[in-house]
Amino acid sequence: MDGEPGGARVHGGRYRAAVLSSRHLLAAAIAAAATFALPAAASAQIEDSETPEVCRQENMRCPDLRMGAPSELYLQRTPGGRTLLRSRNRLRNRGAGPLSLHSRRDRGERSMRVRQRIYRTNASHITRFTHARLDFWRIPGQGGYWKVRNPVEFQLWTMGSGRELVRDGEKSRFCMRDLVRRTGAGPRRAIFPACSQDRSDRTNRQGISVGWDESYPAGYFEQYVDVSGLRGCFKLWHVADPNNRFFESDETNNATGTVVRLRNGRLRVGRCS
Ligand SMILES: [Ca+2]
Ligand SMILES: [Ca+2]
Repeated sequence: MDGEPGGARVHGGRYRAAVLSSRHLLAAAIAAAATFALPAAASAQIEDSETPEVCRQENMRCPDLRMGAPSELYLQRTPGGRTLLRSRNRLRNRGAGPLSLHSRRDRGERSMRVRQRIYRTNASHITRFTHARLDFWRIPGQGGYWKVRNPVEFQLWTMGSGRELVRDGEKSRFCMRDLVRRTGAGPRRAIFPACSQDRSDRTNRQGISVGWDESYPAGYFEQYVDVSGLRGCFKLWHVADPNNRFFESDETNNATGTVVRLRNGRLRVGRCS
């Protein structure tokens, strides 16, 4: 299901280059070819799609984030007349090491700075600064949680050669945690449990172990793309680490999409005919 929003290969840098270009009305250029002249800001990010140096070393065990296909899709009508396309996300770590995030904030700071711990094969580790942030995010009826800013993005694209980004999803904060064990490659028990709800925390540890998934159901707070007024065929993409904040062994496999058709207030999933 891994695919290609924007006409370029979908992943870290090229994927984001496609998004950038779309937002800067260069979608036509993207549709023309996967290799094309990009504005400087976008071309600089293409290099991000390469495996980072630290993860190319044989003795390093980097995580590899991937997305399961968007699932449990349905349309919700709001009392205000909006139409929301809801879906479950599944963020997976299928790398050789955990996504291990250690965060800290100084007194007076509202958000935490995130560092990524990367393990060696001999179980020692190094620590890398990231540009990720942790925010205390309030969920109606549940209180707040410390969550990562933009580790996943939902995006709706048109189909075909002139494909364009149409809408972004609403949800922007996700808790990184071991929710479901999917393969036997990692630990049997969750290493990263539920995220802290203590706003006074100055430090935080969260992540996803090898072989485990983080997931939120389709009905969760902000778990939608607003599709009001849209009609036709689209592809809903779930993208892991869209801004490439985290070091991974493979930066080229972070997006997975599902085809949807919107017509007369109805949703068809999986095909457009
Ligand atoms: Ca990846
Ligand atoms: Ca990454």
